[in-house]
Amino acid sequence: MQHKLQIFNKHKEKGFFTAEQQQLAEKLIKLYQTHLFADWDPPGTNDNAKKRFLQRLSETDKAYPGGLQQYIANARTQLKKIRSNTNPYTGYIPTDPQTYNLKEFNSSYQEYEAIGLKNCSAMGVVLVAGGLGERLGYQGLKIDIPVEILENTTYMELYCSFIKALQNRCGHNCRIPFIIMTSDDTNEATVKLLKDSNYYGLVKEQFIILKQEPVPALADNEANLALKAKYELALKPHGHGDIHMLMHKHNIAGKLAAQNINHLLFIQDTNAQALKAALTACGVSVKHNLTFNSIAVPRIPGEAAGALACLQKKDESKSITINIEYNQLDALLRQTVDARGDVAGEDGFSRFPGNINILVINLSDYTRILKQTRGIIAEFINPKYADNEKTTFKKPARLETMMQDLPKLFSHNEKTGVTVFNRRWCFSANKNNLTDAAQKYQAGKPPESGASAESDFYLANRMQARFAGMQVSKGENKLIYGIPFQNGPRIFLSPDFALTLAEVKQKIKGGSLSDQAVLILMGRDIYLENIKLKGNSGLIVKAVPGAKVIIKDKKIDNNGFSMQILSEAEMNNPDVPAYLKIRGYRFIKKNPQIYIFNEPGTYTV
Ligand code: UGB
Repeated sequence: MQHKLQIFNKHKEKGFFTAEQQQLAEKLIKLYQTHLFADWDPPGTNDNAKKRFLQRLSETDKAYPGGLQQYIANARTQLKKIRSNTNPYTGYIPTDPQTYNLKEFNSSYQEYEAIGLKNCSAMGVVLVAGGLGERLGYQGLKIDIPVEILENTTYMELYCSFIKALQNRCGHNCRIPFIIMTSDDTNEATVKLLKDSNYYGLVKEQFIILKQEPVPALADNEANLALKAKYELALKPHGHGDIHMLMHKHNIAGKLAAQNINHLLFIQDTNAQALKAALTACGVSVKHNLTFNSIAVPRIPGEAAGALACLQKKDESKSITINIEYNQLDALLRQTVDARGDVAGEDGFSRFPGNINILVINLSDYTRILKQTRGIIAEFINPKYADNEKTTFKKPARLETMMQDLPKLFSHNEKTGVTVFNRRWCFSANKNNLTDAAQKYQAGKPPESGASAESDFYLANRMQARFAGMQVSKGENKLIYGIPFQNGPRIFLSPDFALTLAEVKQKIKGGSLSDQAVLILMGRDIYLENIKLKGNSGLIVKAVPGAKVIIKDKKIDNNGFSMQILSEAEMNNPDVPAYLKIRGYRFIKKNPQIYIFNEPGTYTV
C-alpha cells in the first residue's frame, strides 16, 4: 500500500498539511486506513477538495471522545461480536420490571402529580431533535410542524409553553433550562426558528443547544472508514444516545446540578402528549428516589416502540431493567419466555410495557455516570451483510447509540422504574407519511402520523375535560386517507391553563360538549362553569397572565369550525402546505365565539 501513498507523501514534503492534520493522517495510516490517502491527485490538482477532506476528518476526530482512533477500536470490538454471533442478551430471561401503574386518574395518580408539581422548579427539559424524520417525508423541521391545526400550535411552541407554565408555578425568576440536541440536519433551522419566534416567550439564555456530529460510516469488518466519493468521507448519524456524550462533553449535567436542578425530563421531537404525564412521572421519580424512570404505555405487539423488561441472569446473579428495542424483541422472546415471540396477551397488549423514550433522570446520579463513561452509551452496530459468512457489507454501517440505554451502565446502586400511563394520555408521535401510516393501521399497528397525532391530542384533552366533570361526547372513528381520526369535541387546553388534573378540576365545572364542538382555552386564570357547546360550535378564550376570566351558564350555538378533507388534486398541489398534506384534511374557521383578554383584570362573561 505504501506505493499508493507516494503522491500523498509529496503533499507532506510540500508542507500541504497543518501539523495537526499530518499527525491525524499518520495515526490513521497506522490504523490501516491507508485507503483514505491512496491514489491522491498530484499537488495542485483538487487541492481544495483535499483540504475539505482533511478538515472533515479532523472535525470527526475532535467530536468523538478519544478521537477516530477510539471510534475505530470500538467499531472493531462491536464487529467482532457480530461475527462471532454474540447475543448481548444470552443468559438473560426477560421478567416483569418494577412498574408504577398510573393508567387511571386515581388518588395515587394525583398524589404523584402533586409531588411533581412541588418539585418542578428543580427540573430541566432535554429535547432530542437531531432526527431528520425520513419516515415522515417532511421537508422542514419536525418541531415546527403544528400539533393541531385549529390554532396551528407547533411542537416547539407547545414544549416552550409547557416550560413557561412550569415557570409560572414556581415563582419569580424561575428559569427552567431547556436543552435541545440538534444535528447537521436540524441545527441551523432550529436556531433560526427560536430566534424568529423570539424564543416563544422564554429567554435566550435558558436554551442550551448541543449539536451532535455524525460519525464515519464503516465499509467492512475491519472498520475501514467508508468514502462517499474521492476526498469525501461517508458520514452517518450516531443516534439519540449522543445526548449523553454531549451533556458530558460540555459539562451541562455538572453545571445544572450546581444550579439545584434535580431531575431532567427527556422528550422527543413529535410526541406532544408526553407533557401530560411528565409532572406525574417526575413525582414518581422523587417519591421512589429513582435514578432512571421510563414513561411507558401498554404496548401493541409489533409496533416500532421498544419493550421495557427486567433482564434477569439465569443464575439470578444480575438483573437490569432495560429497553429491548423493537427489532430485537421478537427473537429474544422466542428464545426465552414465549415461543410465539412478540404477541398480544389476553388484554390485547404485549406482556412488557412499551418504551416511548420519555425519561426522567436523576441529575446527580447522571452526572456521576457520565463522568465514569464520558457519556458513551452502549454503542452497537447493525451491518447488513451481503453473504451468510458475514464477510461483506451490503452498504456502509456505523456505530450507534440510543438514549434509553443509559441503564446498561448502572451498577447495583441505581434504581430504575417504569411508570405506565394510559396510552392515549401520553403517547402519539408523528413519524410516518400517510401511505405508510395507512398500511400500519391496516396491519393493526398505530399509524403514528400527523392525523393520528392530532386526533389523539384532542382525545387526551377530552380526558382532562371529562375528569373535570364535563359531559364530553365520544365520537366515532372516521378514516381519512386510510388513517383513523376520532371525532368528538376538539379540545385544546394549553399547558398554562391546566398543568395538572387538580388544576383542570378547579377551572372547569359542569357543562357539555357535543361531537363536533371546539373548545380552546389558553391562559392560566380561565374558569368555565356550566358551559354547553352544541353542534359544531366553537369557543376560544385567551387571557394574558393576570387576566382572570369567568364564563358561566352559557349555551353556545354557533357555526364554529368544520373539517374539510383535502381532495386528491390538493394533495398533489405544491401550493398546499406540507403540514396539511401529511394529515389529509384542514379545519375551516367559520364563526366561533372568541374572547381575548390582553390586559390584566377580572372579567365575567
Ligand atoms: N434523534 C436525534 O436527536 N438524533 C439522532 O441521531 C436520531 C434521533 P426516532 P425511533 O417512542 O416511538 C425511538 O427516529 O427509531 C431524535 C426509541 O428508540 O423517532 O422511532 C429524533 O429527532 C423506541 O424505543 O426513534 O425509536 C427524535 O426526537 C421508541 O421509544 C428521537 O430522537 C420510539 O422512539 C427519536 O428518534 C417511540
